[in-house]
Amino acid sequence: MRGLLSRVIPAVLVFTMPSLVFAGDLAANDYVGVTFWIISIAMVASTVFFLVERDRVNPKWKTSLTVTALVTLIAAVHYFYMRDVWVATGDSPTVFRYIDWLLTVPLLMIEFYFILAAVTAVSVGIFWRLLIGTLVMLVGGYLGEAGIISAMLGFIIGMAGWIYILYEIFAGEAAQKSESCGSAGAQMAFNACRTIVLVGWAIYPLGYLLGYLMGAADAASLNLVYNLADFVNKIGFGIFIWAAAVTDSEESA
Ligand SMILES: *C/C=C(C)/C=C/C=C(C)/C=C/C1=C(C)CCCC1(C)C
Repeated sequence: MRGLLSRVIPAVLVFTMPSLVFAGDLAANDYVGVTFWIISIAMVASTVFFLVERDRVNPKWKTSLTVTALVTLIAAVHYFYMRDVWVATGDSPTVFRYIDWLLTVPLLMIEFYFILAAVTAVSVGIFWRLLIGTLVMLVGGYLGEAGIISAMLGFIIGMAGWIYILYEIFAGEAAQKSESCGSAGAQMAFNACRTIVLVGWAIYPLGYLLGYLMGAADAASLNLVYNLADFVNKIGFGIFIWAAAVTDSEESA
């Protein structure tokens, strides 16, 4: 039954999702529109991949892969909508982008908690601190991008939230738990994911800085940067977790 479900659900996703929204008229020279398209499809494909691969790993890793699949599923749906906004208007789909981030970034953060919880005893404090850091980062960024507060103030608040997250995973309780957990697989996933949060996530504030604070990037460049960043930070992030889950499951088999 469960094996069947894990095949039926992805199949339903693949066939229904593209029809969720009306595909606008994509111009051949609209490169940003093309990246919106490619990434929507990549998100659907990754969702199927993570759900099917879930069958292969040790039970303690299944939740991590489920969450990874949810991240790419939520992003896939938003990408279909964002692509249509972009193709139809040429404007940044800021609201859809932030709704997507508001849902997916906390899920990505929860992964750190699940990775550790799979192999050792962890306090829920880690979960709450990462969640709060995420909310501060995103709310600050949104208020700045939407022009509700100054772009500079939004940037400062957003940076403060991100730095707080980095502290937790590089030096705080989460980092200490990872060092002492005694599982090579979990440490591999933890270290890969926190490198993504440091390096991959840096692309977003950079885009914001160039676009809103220096006026050096137009809407097209900003969206291109955000799109490529999402590809690395959602799909790449998931691939690292998947690799750690498979390696660890084979070692303990
Ligand atoms: C899947 C989507 C992800 C991983 C989105 C991540 C977004 C960020 C790390 C955004 C960070 C920002 C700052 C650190 C300061 C300026 C405002 C933001 C929101 C662009």
